[in-house]
Amino acid sequence: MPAAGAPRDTPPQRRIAHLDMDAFYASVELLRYPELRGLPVVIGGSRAQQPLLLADGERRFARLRDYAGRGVITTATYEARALGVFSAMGIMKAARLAPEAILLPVDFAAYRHYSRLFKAAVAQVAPQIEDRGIDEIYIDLSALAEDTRALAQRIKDAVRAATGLSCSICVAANKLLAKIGSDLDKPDGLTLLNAADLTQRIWPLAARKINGIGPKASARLAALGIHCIGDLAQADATFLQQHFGRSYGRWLLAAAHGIDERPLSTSSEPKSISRETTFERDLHPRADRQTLGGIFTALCTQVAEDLRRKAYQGRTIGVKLRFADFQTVTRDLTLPAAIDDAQAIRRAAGECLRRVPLDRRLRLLGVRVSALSTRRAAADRAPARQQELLFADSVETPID
Ligand code: TTP
Ligand code: MG
Ligand code: MG
Repeated sequence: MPAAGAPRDTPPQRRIAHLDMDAFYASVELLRYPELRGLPVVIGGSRAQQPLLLADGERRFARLRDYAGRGVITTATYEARALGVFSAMGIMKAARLAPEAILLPVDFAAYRHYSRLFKAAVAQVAPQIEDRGIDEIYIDLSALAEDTRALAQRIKDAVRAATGLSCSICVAANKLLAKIGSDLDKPDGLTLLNAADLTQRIWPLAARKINGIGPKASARLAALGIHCIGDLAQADATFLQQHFGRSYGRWLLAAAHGIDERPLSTSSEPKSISRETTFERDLHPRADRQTLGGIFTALCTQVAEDLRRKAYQGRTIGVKLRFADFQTVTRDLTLPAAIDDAQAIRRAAGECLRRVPLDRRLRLLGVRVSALSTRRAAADRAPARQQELLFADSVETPID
């Protein structure tokens, strides 16, 4: 306790930005085909939907109404969204809503190129960046002196100058609020959130707007009469923990109050490599044993592939389980030497799994490899003594 009258040791307010590109894949395509600006355009086709260059120099574009297949939309321009077409919708379904909309094939190489360009442009203005995927980043602006709005505008201008694309940015006290905020004034948004905005702008939003409340959690909240973030903020802590498990319940309440102390993870070196999947329906360890086994093996294989592609090996292998009641449990074990092959990962992860009482339905399963080293460094070390296993149990803290 500080002595009476002594200054309190409160940490300085942080300024965290979240930046997300607007209709990213579609916007990159419009750079190539500017004649499509203002039209409903959907990205999700394959080679068959490649525009044809006609003899007179005009291009002929595929239309949604001509599509047959099982493809899914990656994204759509805001004009197409106005017709009810969204990411993850089947293209055939979209064709019923917007038959005249233009359909273009995906070109990941182009999107990766523009992703690198916009991140490099931001780094010129504000170097403290956490990469969150192809079209979004967090930026820590705390150390910069400039006025917040001016800085955010300068970042947006830098992105546009480097790429010709627009983005939406929000500056708030932490990642959780900045992430919600960057969506509030899309497209081309510049949003500043202060303490007063929590009740004014955040509490009226649906609970699922919080990154970490997925469709199932939000359905479960709704069944309990909790619809918006404000409802969640006013819910009883014990009640939430009863229904969602101790750690997720606690996290839900803190999130609704806009509390999030997570620092940015600015290093490009990964601390761990993991894969997890939420099942279509909750699976029972006995009744669905085979299905679960298949998923488990597939996760291990994917993690092994990720490790190899990135030239990493890891010593600590872990599993994550979330039960139907949202209780989340992790188990891990540390091997004497780093591994990267699917079978060895499967064996170690299976070892972890045996330490969890599997008596209830599961909604999520994950496999994680940490204590990473690069493959060259790992090869220099002594061979493995597989029987030496160090165990560590923990209940996980959600969530990203
Ligand atoms: P988002 O940032 O979610 O969406 P967006 O950039 O297209 O649109 P917004 O203006 O709302 O941010 O996703 C970035 C890209 O990721 C998106 O352009 C395409 C791809 N994507 C998929 O492939 N499938 C999906 O379900 C989603 C949501 C995105
Ligand atoms: Mg986006
Ligand atoms: Mg995004």
